[in-house]
Amino acid sequence: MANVIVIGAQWGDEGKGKITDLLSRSADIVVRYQGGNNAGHTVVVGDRTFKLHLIPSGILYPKTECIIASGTVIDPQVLLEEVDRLTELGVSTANLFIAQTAHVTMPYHRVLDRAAEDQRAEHKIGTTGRGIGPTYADKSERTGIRMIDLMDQARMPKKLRWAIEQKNIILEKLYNLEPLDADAIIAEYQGYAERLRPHVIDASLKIDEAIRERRNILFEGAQGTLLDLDHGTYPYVTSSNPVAGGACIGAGVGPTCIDRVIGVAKAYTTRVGEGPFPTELHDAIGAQIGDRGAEFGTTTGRKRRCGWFDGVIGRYAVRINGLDCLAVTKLDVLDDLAEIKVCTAYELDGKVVRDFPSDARAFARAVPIYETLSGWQRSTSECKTVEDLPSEAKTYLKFLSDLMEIPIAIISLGASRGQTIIVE
Ligand code: 2SA
Ligand code: MG
Repeated sequence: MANVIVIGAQWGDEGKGKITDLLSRSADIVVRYQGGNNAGHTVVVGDRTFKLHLIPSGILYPKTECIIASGTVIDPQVLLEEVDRLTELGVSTANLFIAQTAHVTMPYHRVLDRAAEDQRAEHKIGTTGRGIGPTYADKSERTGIRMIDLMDQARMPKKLRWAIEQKNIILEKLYNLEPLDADAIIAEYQGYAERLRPHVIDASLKIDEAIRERRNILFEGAQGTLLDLDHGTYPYVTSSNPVAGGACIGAGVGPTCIDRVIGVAKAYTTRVGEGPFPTELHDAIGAQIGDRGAEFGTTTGRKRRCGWFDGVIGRYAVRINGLDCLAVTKLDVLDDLAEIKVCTAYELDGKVVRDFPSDARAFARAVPIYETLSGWQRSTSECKTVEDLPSEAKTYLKFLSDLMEIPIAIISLGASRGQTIIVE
């Protein structure tokens, strides 16, 4: 399996959790490299459902080591809740490691995230309200609190007090909000620090050791390509780099260490939050896909917007991430449809455009050009091989693969581990 990056090829929620869970079986180490608890993975093992936000789903395999790397932002309260929940369910977290250089989400980040959204009013981004943007803003501003700061018992109270006092000025003066209680937050975070201490390490060093020992590493992206801070639909993006290149930066490894990049895409498209979405369906078919696909955010429970597969975005994801192959998920959600559309290009200001417009305003004007394919109107959820699939489903997948010019390596037909076809 070697060193593999798994990324979302759309706007997140492509089913990366299930694909990484599958690949984690052959991985020695799973690394989360960006984002925070804005992510949400649902993994179904037998009759138990695990909802994870920060801890890689690889934790469910007893021997797999899981690293939350430097490029992530960590809300310790949420992380420890996940640790407690896994412990309750009998899953050990002894193999969980946290980069000492990862940034820490503080209570003021959550407050500021929501206050900024309120202030943006009709221009809001539709963030998850988890404090992600403000945590990364402090990182870029070089005023962030890192895990290593929390570990320093002597200096931590002073550092936190200063940061809280600074933010209180903003909360009071800019947003007219109550100041936060510095003593209470310091005490709370001292508690978190002691519980997290055994897990905190130099993550890049550990990953390098694994590379030298030729152990298999899986780099697990959160969110998706179109939510990338640099290459997504800015400003309707998250504040990190979910693209494959983000794995090298976030984990602290060189690009030469990566052997393979796998993109995960749904057989249709969803988006949660605001921002342009050319193939969005506002009709009964969109609602049907949403119902059948249970399209609600794992983190916030928000209803996801649904639409047809967008091949322009697909090709863009192939380019930006250097994808080797694709995992197509939730094909079964399309089982009942008589016809299925695929966007092959956009019409933009009277021209046919095949490449993703990096000008956000142009993208917002793009009108999809569709190819209509026949549906299969048969259940696929029990199919075990490509041969078992209805011929229309095979045609549909071949169409996506031809459009994106990459092979489809994995097909997912439901939430459970068994509902997966590995294409030989
Ligand atoms: P943020 O909170 O600053 O990262 O939000 C900025 C934008 O990024 C989007 N975003 C996401 N989109 C899809 N899935 C995400 N994770 C959760 C999930 C979402 C949920 O797995 O379901 O539960 O609502 C995720 N995280 C961030 C967000 O919608 C904004 O558009
Ligand atoms: Mg998700």
